[in-house]
Amino acid sequence: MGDMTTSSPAIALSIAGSEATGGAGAQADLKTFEELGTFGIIALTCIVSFDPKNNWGHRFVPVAPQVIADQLEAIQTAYAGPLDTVKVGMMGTPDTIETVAAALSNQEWANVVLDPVLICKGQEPGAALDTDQALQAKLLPKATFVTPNHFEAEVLSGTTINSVEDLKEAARIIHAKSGAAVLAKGGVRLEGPDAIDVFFDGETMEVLATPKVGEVAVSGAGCSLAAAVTALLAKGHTPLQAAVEAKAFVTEAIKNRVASAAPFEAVYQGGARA
Ligand code: PXL
Repeated sequence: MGDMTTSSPAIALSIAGSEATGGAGAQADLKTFEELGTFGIIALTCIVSFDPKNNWGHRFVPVAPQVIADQLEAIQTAYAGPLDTVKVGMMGTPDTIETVAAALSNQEWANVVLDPVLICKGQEPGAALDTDQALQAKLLPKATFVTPNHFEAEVLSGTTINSVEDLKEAARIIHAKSGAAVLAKGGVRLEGPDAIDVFFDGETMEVLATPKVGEVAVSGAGCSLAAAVTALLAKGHTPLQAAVEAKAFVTEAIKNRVASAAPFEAVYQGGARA
């Protein structure tokens, strides 16, 4: 047993998939956790490898449910007490969602940040629909903070989003469904000079606007934003403070993105430091 001192970093856990090129997923989470001064931990749910021979489609391999349960058993036992903040990223299958929901129920959490990664290219449409439904039924109710992108906000709210007013309405609906603080991301999908995200926690409605860095989406921006929120919540920020600072962190990561032969450039989490 190590000596616990007050200078121990806050612990941030991500339950997420590997994205091999390092732009998104667990890699983005761990790098973000480290940059923001937390002790990062991963329980891996799946491995995604883009296929350059097939238009960079997703090759998707789930981790066996027992192996996911084993990872979470090790993590939750090792850090019982200080571990109270978790990010839930790509699940990929209904079985994974079942396993993760059961592990989450084994302890109390101060913060459960759900990045509701919905249909992933390369999956069977039927399987993806099951996964979306399981996510909404089993994980959304456990979330204290949810970070849907434009598409996910449309699916979760059942609305079409073409304006900031639409995004606010979607955030209201998703909050009413989940009880969670909502950071709904317009990103580059809403017209205009700014990348607009909307924060709503049931009381405060804040429109967060930053000049767009470009008009193209960058790989890992969503994962890194949710991971930054997670790290900042673990360090004791309020949900709104976490949202504001996370957006600034990701803006720098986008400005300092890494070129790649894949269709999307990758955010660089060290950008805020550079
Ligand atoms: O950006 C969503 C995402 C999350 N997690 C993993 C991914 C992706 C998208 O490719 O591969 C593992």
